Amino acid sequence: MSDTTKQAPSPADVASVARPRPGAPGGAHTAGAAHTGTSADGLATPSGTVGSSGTAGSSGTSGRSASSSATPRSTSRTSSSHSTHGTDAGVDVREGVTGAQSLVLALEAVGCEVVFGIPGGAILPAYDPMLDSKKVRHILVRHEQGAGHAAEGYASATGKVGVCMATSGPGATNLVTPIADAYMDSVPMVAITGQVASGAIGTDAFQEADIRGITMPITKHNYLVTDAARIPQAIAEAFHVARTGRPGPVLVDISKDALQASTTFSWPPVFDLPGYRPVTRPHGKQIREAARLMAQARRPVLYVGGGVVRGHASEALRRLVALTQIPVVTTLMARGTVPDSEPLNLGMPGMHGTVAAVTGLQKSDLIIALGARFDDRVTGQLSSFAPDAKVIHADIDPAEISKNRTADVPIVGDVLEVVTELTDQVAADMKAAQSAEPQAAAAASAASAASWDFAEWRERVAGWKRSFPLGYTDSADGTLSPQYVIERIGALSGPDATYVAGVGQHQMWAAQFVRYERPNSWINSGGLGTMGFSVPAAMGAKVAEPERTVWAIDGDGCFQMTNQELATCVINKIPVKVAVINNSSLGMVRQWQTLFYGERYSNTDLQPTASRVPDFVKLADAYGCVGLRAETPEEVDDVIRQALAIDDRPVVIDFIVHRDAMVWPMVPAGVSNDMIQAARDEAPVWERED
Ligand SMILES: Cc1ncc(C[n+]2csc(CCOP(=O)(O)OP(=O)(O)O)c2C)c(N)n1
Repeated sequence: MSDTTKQAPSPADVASVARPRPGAPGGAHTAGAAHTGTSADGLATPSGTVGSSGTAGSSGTSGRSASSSATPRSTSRTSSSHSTHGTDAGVDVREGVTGAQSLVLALEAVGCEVVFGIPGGAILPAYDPMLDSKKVRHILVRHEQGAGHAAEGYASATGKVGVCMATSGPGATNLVTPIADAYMDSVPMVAITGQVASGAIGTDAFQEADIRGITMPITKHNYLVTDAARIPQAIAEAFHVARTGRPGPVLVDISKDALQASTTFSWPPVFDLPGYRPVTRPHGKQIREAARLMAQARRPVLYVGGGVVRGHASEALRRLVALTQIPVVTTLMARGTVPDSEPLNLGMPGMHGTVAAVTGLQKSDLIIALGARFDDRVTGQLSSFAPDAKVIHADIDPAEISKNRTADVPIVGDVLEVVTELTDQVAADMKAAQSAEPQAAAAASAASAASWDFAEWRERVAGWKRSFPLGYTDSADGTLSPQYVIERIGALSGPDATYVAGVGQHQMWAAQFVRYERPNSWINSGGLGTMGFSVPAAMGAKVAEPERTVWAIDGDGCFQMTNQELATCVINKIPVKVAVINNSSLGMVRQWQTLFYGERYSNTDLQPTASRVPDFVKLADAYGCVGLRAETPEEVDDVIRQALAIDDRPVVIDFIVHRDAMVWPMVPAGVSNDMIQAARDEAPVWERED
């Protein structure tokens, strides 16, 4: 390949913008908080640092040159080489460090506690100083995909930024799947990759891959750093961007020569994110309009998505539900944000949602969408989705609003602020309606048709909940039902545990049959649907919250994609519990073959039922885990209890379940949600309820 087909980036290319999500650096913004003073990250933002260092103006384009932006304070803090200066102003300057040392210092400074990764040639310089860090723990995984999912699990359990690290070329490309996964599910993550030396970029050098180019469509923002002096800034910005606005993955690719070069570490660095101002404050007029529509509605439904979990708005949402008494559905990503014990919770909408949730949305006259994106798995055929409903749509990402379904009241803002302000507004409106003179109230009420009385609608929805509860039939031959296994895991482990699923039938049953009572207790790959997610993500969740019981509920297909991370768990004393729902097949695909391909099972049998290749109990044993097996309903509680009692190493339970169980209810892909089937050949008879 000729040199002309690939361009080596100039130093000025450093820190430039990839394909930002609206709301991300360089994206379109209409309003929002400017970076002033110290941000919630504890990082000084441009106006703060520029002002204090007296280098005003260096945060703009001139900040792209190393001399002006990366060492803004070194002149006034210069001392002997290799020296450290902690100052009363909180400025930390260290001279004579390598770029790699600067990277580790920056990770420490942003509060990074753990990095999941694997070394290799290009990133090797960074691994040396990592050895000496007292603050950053590195966990050596077995596959970079595991590092990425572990970072996601860590982030999803806590809301903190998860960090993964890999070398150039194949190390970096192995991170592509978790980066895409984090992008789809808005997981705050920073991926750090080594790159070949800057002079070799574009020459097809050994282990060269343009990871920045590859990940452009699947990162919120990304960097190629070829100048050691820019490393702290790139790390600080990456963490800030990953966790603010709509969270997401940020890639920092650092060339080997930048890691090896001598530089000055200076903290806090100057930010250079001129276009990045996520709108967090919702517009008061829109909030008032939303409250007005809610008051006038007769059949409203709160449609709650993963944004509410990521936005730490669960508590606030519970107050809104309590005040308005509006029925609520929580998407796959939002399970737990409203407790399952809440009578108004109708469960999950969508392809495998509950009849009450799917029908509640379908028959509603007002949908209040909070941090949800009208995903095709929720809407089914979009043109026939909730035909009578007006829509209030609140999201931090303006690009989501009216993307799939037109919003009557669009609200851009941080979901916590939106929900809090909406609750206040509704409370004020209710109070005003109550305290008004009876005559005036009657007139006002007649004029606006406001009532806040949804009792009739609640009764109707409750009827669907009663008539079509989630359920399953036991297998005719007495073999184990997967739903029963999952139900028992949830019942015996309780709501304090964290449940992490793979992708497939077991994922849907885990969403349906575990009772979730708290946000972040349910972690899964919703948007991308990534097989192999659960074991490494559970590992990350357990590292984040070592005191919690963490279950990976996995399929036998998914488990075989990433179970090598059990070695990581054993060696690093991360005692996760793995329930393999072993139906000896790629169950979800098989279900579609049963329903839509005339029971022709092309390439979905992972093994003949009795063959046990591999034997998961022996595999667990080989990794140093405890391996258990259950094949009958009578054995289930016993193995779960044994697993719960073991806390010094991972446990793997091989649950041999029957392979013909199917996930119900189901709305077949691409059809109206009116076509929901509660079970095979069993569609609800709507006329009766209507
Ligand atoms: C990486 C990846 N490859 C393929 C798929 C397509 N797919 C979705 S579910 C599924 C079967 C999963 O089988 P298993 O893990 O055994 O779970 P089960 O459905 O049997 O519970 C497949 C192949 C996917 N989602 N991800």
